[in-house]
Formats: sequence, C-alpha cells, structure tokens
Amino acid sequence: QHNPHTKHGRTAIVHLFEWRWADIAAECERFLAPNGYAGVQISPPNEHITLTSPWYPWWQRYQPTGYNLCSRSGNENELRDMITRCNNVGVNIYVDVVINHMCGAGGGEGTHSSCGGWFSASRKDFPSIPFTNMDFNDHKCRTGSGNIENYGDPNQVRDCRLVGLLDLALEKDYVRGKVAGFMNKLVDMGVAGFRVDACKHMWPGDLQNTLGRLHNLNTKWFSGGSRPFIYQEVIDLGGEPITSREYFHLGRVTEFKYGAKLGTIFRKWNGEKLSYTKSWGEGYGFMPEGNALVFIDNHDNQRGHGAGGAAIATFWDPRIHKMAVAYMLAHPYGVARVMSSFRWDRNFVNGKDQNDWIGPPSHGNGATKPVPINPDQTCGDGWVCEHRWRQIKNMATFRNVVNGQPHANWWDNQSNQVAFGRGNRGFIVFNNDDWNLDVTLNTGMPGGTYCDVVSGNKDGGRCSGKQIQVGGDGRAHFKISNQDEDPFVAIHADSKL
Ligand code: ARE
Ligand code: CA
Repeated sequence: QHNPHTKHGRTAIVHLFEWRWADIAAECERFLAPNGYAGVQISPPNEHITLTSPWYPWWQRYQPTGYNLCSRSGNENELRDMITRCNNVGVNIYVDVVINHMCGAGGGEGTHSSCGGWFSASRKDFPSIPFTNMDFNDHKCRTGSGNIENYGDPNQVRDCRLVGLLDLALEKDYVRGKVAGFMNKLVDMGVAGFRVDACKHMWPGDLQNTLGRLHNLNTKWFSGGSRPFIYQEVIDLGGEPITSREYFHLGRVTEFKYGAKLGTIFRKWNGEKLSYTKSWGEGYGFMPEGNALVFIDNHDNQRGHGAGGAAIATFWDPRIHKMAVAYMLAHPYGVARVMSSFRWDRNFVNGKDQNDWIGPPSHGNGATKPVPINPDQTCGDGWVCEHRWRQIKNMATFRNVVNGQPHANWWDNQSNQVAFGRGNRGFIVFNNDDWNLDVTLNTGMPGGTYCDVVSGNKDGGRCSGKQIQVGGDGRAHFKISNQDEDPFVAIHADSKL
C-alpha cells in the first residue's frame, strides 16, 4: 500500500539508524513533532544474533534469530512506549522488517542473541518462533555454494542464500503465517507501516500473500480501514532481470537511482551538470512517482554496502550532502527519507573501508549509548543527527509548506546554477558552480521580505540569515557566492517576515 498515512500535513521520514527506543520516544516529543517530521524508520526491533568477531557490528540486526521484540535498541515495553508516545504527537513509526532470511548459516548455536534465546544456525532451528529446517529454501536452491552467485538468474536470487543468510521458504503457508503474525503484532501496537528488507530476494507472489494477511492500522491513531504503508527495498540500477516494477502493486519501492544520480551531479562527476535536472523525476528514467521512496544515502551505501558507490553524498561531505538533501526535499518527486547516522572511524585500504562494520556508539559491551543533546541542539557521543542540522530541518518544513504544489519557474545557467519553485509557496536557488551567482528571477511568490531558511531561521518576526526581497511582480534578486558555507537559498510562505 502506497500511502504513508502522515499526519498534520507532514511529509518527510527520518531513519534514526540504530537509535534506542527510549531516545526515539524523546526525539518524537522534543524535536520531530515540533519541527514537522512525519515519521521515523526504526532499526529491526526483533531478536537478532549478537556477534563478537567483528565486535557487535551494526549488521547483526539483519540476522534475525526470533520474533521476540528485544533488540539492541530496547525491549518490548520500551518499543511499545515509543510507538505510543510518537503516535500521540502525530509522528508515525515505520519498522524495518527482515523477513527474507534468518541469521547466517555460519551463525553457530547457543544463546548469543539479543534476548538470550537459544537457536541453532547449523541445524536451522529457531525454537522461539518456531522455524525448523523444513522452513528454509535450501532444497530449492540450485547453486553449488547454496548462496546467490549470479544476479542474472532470478531463481537463485529468490531461492538461494543472500550472503550466506538462511533463506526462508516464504512459499509455505506456515512461514507466511509466522511472518505475518510478527508484523501484525507491530501493527496492533500502532506502527504505520514497514520498510521491507531484501525484497529482491522474495517472490512478489509470496510477498503479496504475506502482506495480504496484515491487519488494518490501529484505529486509536489511524482512520478505520487504513492499510499499512509498505516500502520495499529493491536495488534496481538497471541491468538485472529483476526490476522494481515487479513490486509496484505491493507498495512503494526504494529508488536507488535517485541518490546515486544526484550524488554524481552535485560532485560534477562524469560531466554531469545540475542544469540537466530540469526533468528530474520520471523524466530522468526513475520509477513512476507514486511508487517511489527516495533518499540521498542509506545505512548501507553511506559505508560502501549496498549500491551507489563513491558517488553517494553522505554526512562525511556535509556541503554536498546538505545541497543534495535540500534538492530532494524541495522537489515533489516521491516520498522522501532523511538519513540520521552515527560516526565511526573510517579506515580506507585500497578504496575499501576496513571499518564498515562498526556498530553504533556503545559502552564497549554492545550496549548502545543514549543520544545526548548539546546546548546548541546538535547531538553528542558520535551521533550525527543530520535531521537536526538547520539546513535539513528547515527544508523538511519547506517540503510541508509546499506540499501539493507543482514544480514551477525553473531557471538555469546551463551549468550548475539552477532555481525552481513550488507553485506560489516556495522557491530555492542553488549555486554549485565555481563562480558567483548574481541574478534576478521570477519566484512566483507574493511580494514581501522573506527569510532564507538555509543561512538562518525565522524566529518570531526576525531572521538570523539572509533576507530576500520579492517584488510585487514576484521577481527577486539573488546573490550566492560560491564561497558561501552553504551555496543555496530557500524561501517559503511561512518564512515571510
Ligand atoms: C554479514 C557479512 C557477510 C556474511 C553475512 C552472513 O557482512 O560477509 O556473509 O553477514 O553471516 C547487512 C550487511 C551485510 C551483512 C548482513 C547480515 O550489508 O554485509 O552480511 O546485513 O548481517 C544486496 C541485496 C540487498 C541488501 C544489500 C546489502 O539485494 O537487499 O545486498 N540490503 C539489505 C539491507 C542490508 C542487509 C541485508 C539486506 C540483509 O539494507 O543492511 O545486509 O538483511 C548489486 C545488486 C543488489 C545487491 C548489491 C550488493 O547492486 O543489484 O541487489 O544488494 O549489489 O551486493
Ligand atoms: Ca529468498
């Protein structure tokens, strides 16, 4: 189902990657609701393997060992409290669910799991659900290694092990029932939908049956008959037989071309220019806009996993990252997701980060640290909190203010200076050239003085950033130095002084 069921005209989702439930609950109340974020994507809430070699990697949460709701982010009570408190301030929760597989085949046997439950990867025995060796696909897989060896063969992509992860037989009624039961528990607790992991590796028919079993959303917070929002992780950059299109009828799909392309454009690689983005969206070969979930980076490709490579614009390149995120939030295409990360010590050897596995800030024993908030509203202890950066936070508001308005009043200099508006509700100008921008443009906005929400905030009647004068004819003069900290300017109806 394609509708995110957002509330109060809010639009953007933020992925609070690896945050604890207690911190997300507080963040909903103190920051996300007041600043107009629509929802949170949370890390997988179910029981998962715990690994010590490497040391509690972030990716252990993509190796389920059961469907009990205790994880590195907290226990079931904390999860329920978070869902309730976020819903009560109108912030939706979207759960990352890992239903294609359980843990790695080499995951051993014992109680090394986040709830302490016993499991055996070697015997394919997960008694807390229970799944036994009959519930896996090994008999169907035809590759020598039992792993996916060739993405050109849809059968092995669906029926063999993704990087050695025990592949569930989602064709079985029993398995479908257990997976749907797990998801329904979350629906009944009040979540608004799901990011479904590794959908390329599940047959659309199996997914359709399983998702068809989901309950309607909890009527304490959602109107009767609301179906869960679904966005499916399918990496489709072209060139493989499995395409995003096979999944459109089930819900939205992650559009991986979006961030890979926009990163390349803002980096000015391969002769790309910002002026070429006049037709950004479907005109650029992306999926139909009602199907797309868009983002600049995600938890995989910000550290070299997944797809997109070095072009992806992450917090490590803040100037480019802020511009790319602002472009996404200003543009009408797709449901937008903002990444919120933790820092780690990168160590590149021959272009590959040896530390791409490092988990969230922790006390050393695998217990995740809380997110402390500094006096200046940034986060401490290694939490990056991109969603709190002024430029990004204010663009999340911009997206709400211009929601439903058409892309309008495009301008470009045939290079890397562009501008566009959204009806008469907002206007944004970028200078990604190596020289100054100095131009008068038709903004389509009512006359008046506006506060640029990139260089500052509008606070009461005052503006801490640049002021932009829009004449009675809708025209305004913009000057953006290529040396500016953030070489872009954005104004909207609510930033009028
Ligand atoms: C870890 C170890 C492995 C080990 C395995 C089992 O790194 O060496 O074999 O455990 O013991 C994440 C990490 C993985 C990690 C896994 C489990 O990224 O490194 O494996 O968790 O702990 C493909 C899939 C796509 C997937 C990406 C990463 O199609 O679905 O690979 N993305 C999701 C999540 C990941 C997660 C998983 C799936 C697994 O977002 O965080 O993995 O739950 C082309 C193809 C893509 C392919 C891509 C990379 O672009 O088109 O389809 O993506 O290459 O292979
Ligand atoms: Ca599979």
